[in-house]
Amino acid sequence: MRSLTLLQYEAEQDRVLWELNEAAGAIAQHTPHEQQNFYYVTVAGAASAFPVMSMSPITFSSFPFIVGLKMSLLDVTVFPKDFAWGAAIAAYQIEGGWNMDGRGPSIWDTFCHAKGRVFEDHTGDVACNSYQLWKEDLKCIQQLGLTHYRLSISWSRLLPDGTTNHVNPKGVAYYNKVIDDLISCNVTPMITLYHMDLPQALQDLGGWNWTDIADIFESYARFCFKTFGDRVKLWITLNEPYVCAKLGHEDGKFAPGIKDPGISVYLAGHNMLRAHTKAWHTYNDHFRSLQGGQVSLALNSDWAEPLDPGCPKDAAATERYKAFTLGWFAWPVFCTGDYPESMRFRIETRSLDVGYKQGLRLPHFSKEEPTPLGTADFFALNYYTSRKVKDLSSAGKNNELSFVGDQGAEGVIDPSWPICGVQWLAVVPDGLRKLLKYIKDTYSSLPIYITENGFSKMGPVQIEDADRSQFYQDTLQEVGKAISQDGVNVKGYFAWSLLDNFEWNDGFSVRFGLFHVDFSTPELKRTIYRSGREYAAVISKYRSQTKPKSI
Ligand code: GBH
Repeated sequence: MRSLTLLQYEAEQDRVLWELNEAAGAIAQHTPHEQQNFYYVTVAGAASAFPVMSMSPITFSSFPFIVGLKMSLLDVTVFPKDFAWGAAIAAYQIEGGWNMDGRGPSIWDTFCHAKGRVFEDHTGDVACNSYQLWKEDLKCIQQLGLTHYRLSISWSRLLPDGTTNHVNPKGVAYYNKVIDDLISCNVTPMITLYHMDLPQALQDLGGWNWTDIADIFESYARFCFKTFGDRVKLWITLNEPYVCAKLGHEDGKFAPGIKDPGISVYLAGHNMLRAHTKAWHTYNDHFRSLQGGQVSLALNSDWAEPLDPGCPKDAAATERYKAFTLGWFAWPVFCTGDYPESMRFRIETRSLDVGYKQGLRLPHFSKEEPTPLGTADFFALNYYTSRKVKDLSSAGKNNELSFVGDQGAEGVIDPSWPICGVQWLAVVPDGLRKLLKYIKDTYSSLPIYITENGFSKMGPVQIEDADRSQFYQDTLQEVGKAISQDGVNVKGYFAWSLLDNFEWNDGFSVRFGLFHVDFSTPELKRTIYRSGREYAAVISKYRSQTKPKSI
């Protein structure tokens, strides 16, 4: 028998694993966890035992379960006592049941069914079939030991034509069941009202380009607060208005597939902010005192730095890049009640350049309506990647209108950053730490929830996804540093995603899950990846280190 220090373990992992394998039971002392579903492996020199996901004592055959060792280097004690350990999904990406039990169509049904828009014409018709397999998802949630689960409601499952004139009781029943099951398993739900899937009936009336959409969204939100708010205390009105506006109304890559460069993008974004603002005020005025919950909107942002740090033009471009992405929505809500000045200035100047009437493209917030300022009870951030920014301000001056032209900046990937799966996803965990600090310094001292963060894979499936496991370890370490060294009030972390799912225009070719889903068979079997096991080990370690001492 031989004892190992943690450092030796790190250095010699492969051989050590083999030795452990040979000597199982000798150097690995296992003691049952109180919940009877973990065993601990003790390695000499380590601060504590490592939880191992195993239902039985560690033996030769259970050896592959020993995966908690690497992640255990993470100092979980820096995460605050009530930290939210979550995973996130969105309705259209997992539910399927697109026409079951009275669900109305959404813009993503229309977009996918139109063909030629999504990788190999994949659709979310079935996806993970979570509409029928919710119990399977619940098992996954429990296996990870999540404290929080972020889901979105399919607006058209609840209200098939988007309005409260017609409520679908089966939709209400489905979400009631999900919420009740989560709560009875001690998992706190966080609910997103809108994650890219507008009811098609509302798109037919003009969608996000239509002024009245804000009031219609408000009544949908009110309905949800009234129906589910006795149990749901964390609400996100809109997920990533930037993506919905830009990819849906400028590039046409996402539903509703509108390509109207330089115009609709700002109008759609504006109506989303109006919709969010109305929903937040409704909660604040009519539900907060009774229900005591919190409401925000989830903003996506890259971390951005100048391509050439010595070049003032790149530095200015970086500020514009930030203003046109995070600032576009964060400035009105957290700073002034209006868009960033630099954004307004660029858009108006460019409008003049091309002979477009000033003040028409980026709308103004009306004095008759409630202000967006102050309409968030926490900061919800989706972070995936970083960019180096180069100046484009003089390019295409007299060309036609476009968002990127207005922005006058281009984000590029640093060649030293690894790419995981999809091309846009350069892995830059320390960008998250920098962004968290930037948000605290620039926007708000409110608590921050990281509502999405993840790592994608393409190609042959690897259940032993060591690269993704490493990514989560590195990222959580950066979050830990943001908390302990930069003093950022991070309240929670939601991994994207619980399951492999329908990855929008990439269909099922891109996998983000902590659980693999076998889309080739109707059972859609879920299998935990190594990254899922390691995430579970972190959560378990956190729970065991932060629980009150029993004596
Ligand atoms: C999130 O958006 C979404 O909220 C979530 O639903 C999604 O599954 C997850 O990301 C993973 O993609 O095709 O080159 O024009 C993150 C923001 C928006 C970043 C789409 C990448 C595509 C870039 N993403 N964007 S491109």
